[in-house]
Amino acid sequence: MTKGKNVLQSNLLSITKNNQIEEISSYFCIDGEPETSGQYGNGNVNDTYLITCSDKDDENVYTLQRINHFVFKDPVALMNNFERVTSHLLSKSIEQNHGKDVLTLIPTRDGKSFHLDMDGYYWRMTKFIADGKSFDVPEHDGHAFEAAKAFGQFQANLNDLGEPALVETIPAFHNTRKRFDRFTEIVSRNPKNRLIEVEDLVELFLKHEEFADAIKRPEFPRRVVHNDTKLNNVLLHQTTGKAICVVDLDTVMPGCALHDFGDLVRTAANAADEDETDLGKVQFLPSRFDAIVDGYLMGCQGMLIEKEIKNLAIAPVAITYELALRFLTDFLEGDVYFKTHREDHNVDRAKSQFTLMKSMLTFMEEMEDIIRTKRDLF
Ligand code: ADP
Ligand code: GN1
Ligand code: MG
Repeated sequence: MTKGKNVLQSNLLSITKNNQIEEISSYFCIDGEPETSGQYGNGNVNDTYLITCSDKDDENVYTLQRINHFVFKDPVALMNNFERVTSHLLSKSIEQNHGKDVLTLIPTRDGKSFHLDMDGYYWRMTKFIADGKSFDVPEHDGHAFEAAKAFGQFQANLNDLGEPALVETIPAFHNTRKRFDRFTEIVSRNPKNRLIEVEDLVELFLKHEEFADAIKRPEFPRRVVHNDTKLNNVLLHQTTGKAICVVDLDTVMPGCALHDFGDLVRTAANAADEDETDLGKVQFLPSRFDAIVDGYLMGCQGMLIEKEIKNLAIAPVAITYELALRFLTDFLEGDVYFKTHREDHNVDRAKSQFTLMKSMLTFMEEMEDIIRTKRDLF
């Protein structure tokens, strides 16, 4: 694992040779000759490739993903979670939607859910959902509504997953207090001597420590939740905009419903991209929030308890603060976790998220009002 860890740090993830990707694809049960045109999607963690296989009659398309084992320390446990979650969702979906709203794993030729290559990398393949599109920012309120309904339904469908509990693929993932403590530790160690570039930002973040304790997971029901509900982790139909399928199941594990709600608001009620550098464009949009509340409450089907509903408005603030801390910590550590595409990318993200959090805070009363109005409608 040590070798893989070094390779995976600092954006050195890409395998550029398409023929290696095609060779790895051939370990999976696919029909025809695999071909790829390179990386796909806007994920910040795994490497995703589109694989097209043509045989004489038709064309089949798949996504091949290399699991980032610097981030996910136990890919085998992760894939066990993945199999359990998808088969549980499928058992529900067959009545409702004939399985079209669930990711379909393609097994390897020896019947496993992943392929382990010679260099210690773990790969998995799913059927590519051709009609689906990932949006980083919604084009209209309808997109926000659809995404929220899909994530709410996702939680409701997994509410009876039962024992044993899913493995925590990243322990303490949404423990904002721990994220804050790690941030202060890295600030004081200053391992890459980058602190000088962001001192003012660090000061601002430290002043808002109160949000590190805004959502304390043990005080809320422990549910099976997605934990990474940013808008581009749900595929919407490219023309109708209707939700098709929730993707990125790597962090589905025991957690708190509020983090899912909050992270969707963070990404779908923002007028700008997560890494927008023109901070004037970064704004919380109450009409998107309204649509998310509608969709989420509808999808959850009455599952939430009073305490969860009461904290829906603060959840986006807490998670946006958490992300700002994570991005700045990663910058100070030398950009080892999130993929970065330019110099200071993590600083741009941190500034943008902090701006969004401040914008959200100016709408707290409006958010509370929306929740009060909507809570009994569903
Ligand atoms: P990451 O962990 O890197 O974010 P994801 O699992 O979210 O990886 O995949 C990256 C992107 O690839 C998604 O945002 C989505 O756009 C696309 N994607 C993933 N799986 C599929 C699929 N089965 N069909 C269509 N698109 C997919
Ligand atoms: C990562 O993998 P992706 O891009 O869907 C991250 C999320 C962050 C997000 C920020 C496992 O999500 O927690 O919110 O980047 N996933 C992991 O863009 O850390
Ligand atoms: Mg993703």
